[in-house]
Amino acid sequence: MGQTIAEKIIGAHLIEGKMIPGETIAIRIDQTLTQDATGTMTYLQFETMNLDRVKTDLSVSYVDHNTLQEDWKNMDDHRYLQSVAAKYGIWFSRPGNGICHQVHLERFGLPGKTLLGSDSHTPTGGGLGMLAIGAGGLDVAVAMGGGAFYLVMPKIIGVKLSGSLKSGVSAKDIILEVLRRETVKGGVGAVYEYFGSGVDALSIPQRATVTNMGAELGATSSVFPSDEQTRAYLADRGRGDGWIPLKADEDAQYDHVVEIDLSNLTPLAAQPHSPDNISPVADLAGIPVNQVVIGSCTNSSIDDLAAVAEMMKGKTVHPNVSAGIAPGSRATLLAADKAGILGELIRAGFRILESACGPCIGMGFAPKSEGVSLRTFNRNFKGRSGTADAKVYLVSPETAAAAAVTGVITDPCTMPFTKLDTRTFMLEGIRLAGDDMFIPPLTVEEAKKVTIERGPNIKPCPVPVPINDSAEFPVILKAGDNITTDDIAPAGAKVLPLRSNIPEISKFIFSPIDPQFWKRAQEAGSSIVVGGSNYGQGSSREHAALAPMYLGIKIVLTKSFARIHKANLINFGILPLVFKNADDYDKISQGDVLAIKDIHAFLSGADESIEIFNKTKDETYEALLQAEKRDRAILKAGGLIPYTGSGK
Ligand code: MIC
Ligand code: SF4
Repeated sequence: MGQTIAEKIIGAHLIEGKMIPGETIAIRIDQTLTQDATGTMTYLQFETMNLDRVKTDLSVSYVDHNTLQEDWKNMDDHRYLQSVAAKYGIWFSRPGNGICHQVHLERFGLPGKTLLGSDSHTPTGGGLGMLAIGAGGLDVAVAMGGGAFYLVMPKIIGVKLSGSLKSGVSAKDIILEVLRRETVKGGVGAVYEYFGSGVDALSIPQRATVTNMGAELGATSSVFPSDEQTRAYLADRGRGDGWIPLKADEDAQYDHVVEIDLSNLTPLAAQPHSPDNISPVADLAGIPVNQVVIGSCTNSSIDDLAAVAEMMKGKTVHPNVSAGIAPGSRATLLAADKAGILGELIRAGFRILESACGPCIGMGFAPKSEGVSLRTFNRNFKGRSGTADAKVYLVSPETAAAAAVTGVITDPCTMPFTKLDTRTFMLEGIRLAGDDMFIPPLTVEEAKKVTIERGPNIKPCPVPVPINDSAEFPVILKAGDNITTDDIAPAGAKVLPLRSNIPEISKFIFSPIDPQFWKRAQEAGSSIVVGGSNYGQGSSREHAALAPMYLGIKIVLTKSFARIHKANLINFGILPLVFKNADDYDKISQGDVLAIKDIHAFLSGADESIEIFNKTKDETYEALLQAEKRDRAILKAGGLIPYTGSGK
């Protein structure tokens, strides 16, 4: 039987297990990436492995999230990361060099390779035909140490593209259409694989927009073929010799196929507060807009910037709109300068933001109270912008630019513009940027002399305590469906600087949905959190597991989990249980006391389900642990660090 691209890459990297969807497999990782907000914990964990050097082909540490530097904390993190990179043979991308996923695509991505990143948008690399997967920092640390990455063999969903995009419709609208059809839960346990005649004309940055936002489907990854576009892209960046052709076999089997005729697509928007709350832009036309932001790892390429600049030609940002632009990388910024794009945007009234994550993660440029913000980003969870009651719409650069001109949501197809050919400008940007803002790995001898800089913001990573065999726990929170990791461990200018300090960051756990949570957790000692379906969607931040572990949460009982968060819970020894009968969720109230017995035998695989006795309501429920042998053993040991320390 023929194979899909994902199956070919997995097959070539398989270390353990069978490639049967749903079975646990282990794969070899060629490349890793980290960013500063998850990187400090990743490297603190890597340090505990007592290795001299990373064992991957390539590992890169980026600084792009925490760049506000309101005080010494961010910079302490940067210095720690730079010195760790020097010590262990890791490339360091200095702050200002750009957003990790954009820079990795431009500088390091290669078809056929595996990439594991401590950021959920790592699948951006799939635009180049890589199998790029987001994971918790601890999994990335293990991969850097040469360990395999364990995952559930995904099912492969095909996305067949035909036709071509009309002017005013862009790659963002493709992924918004996939989200409309598949939802934020549709991709759990799946890889989306793109094929069909519509693929050929899509540039690598366009493909990367699509694979990046595949994260919002809950997918393990998304991947495009490696073809002539890929070859030309790599050749332009001096990596032509790394090109290999890669496509699915004619008779490859997909779990199901989503068919999209690009010619019929119209501009779309994800309305507040979920990336799958999709509506045609035309239906939203006329809604007053207060803010427009172009950027983030999804839509910050030179072509995105060029489209906006072309649409702004001779026009000024509407007086009611505050507009900003954050180019994806330093090379893009230089190219935008050479092409006159930057000048046009400055003239039109755009505020030029740093080449970093910035407003996407609530680091500045927050909208006004109850403000409507149109962003080319990938997440519009409530409060993520920094303004709790803001209404954030996710749109294409063209839709954002149209609103910047008119001050209201406007279908960009009503404002035709000429597309600028940016290739030569981008080549110039790449040439000018060079590798100046990268620090390459040191030699083994040089690395030995490096002392790691540990400022006061760098606190050790707490180690979990294994769960008792029997226990009683109060339910200290009952949460609903689609709880995001932004709900669990918020980001933003106030909290993000505490990413290297678990005791401090733990004070903010669940604060967006329940400011009293930390106090209750302190009082309870050990406790349970109950949630609905797709619990933990969104970011890969392991702080959403690590800090709850630190606060004594032993079990999270839900209807279902998002992939990365479930893996993070297991890594930090928290039992991710699911209701056998989803209706039992309704029977539990916050404050109920749940008693559980024989947990160790259950973790050893003795029973399929475990009984949970609600002492407050005098009822019994059954819960399942949808985890295989290795994960059960990790949980029994109290987490991946104690498990690995025990010689496994
Ligand atoms: C995000 O987009 O939410 C982040 C910030 O990039 C996260 C990582 C983090 O929380 O540091 C992600 O997507 O994994
Ligand atoms: Fe940065 Fe936003 Fe991309 Fe996350 S989604 S990596 S915060 S730009």
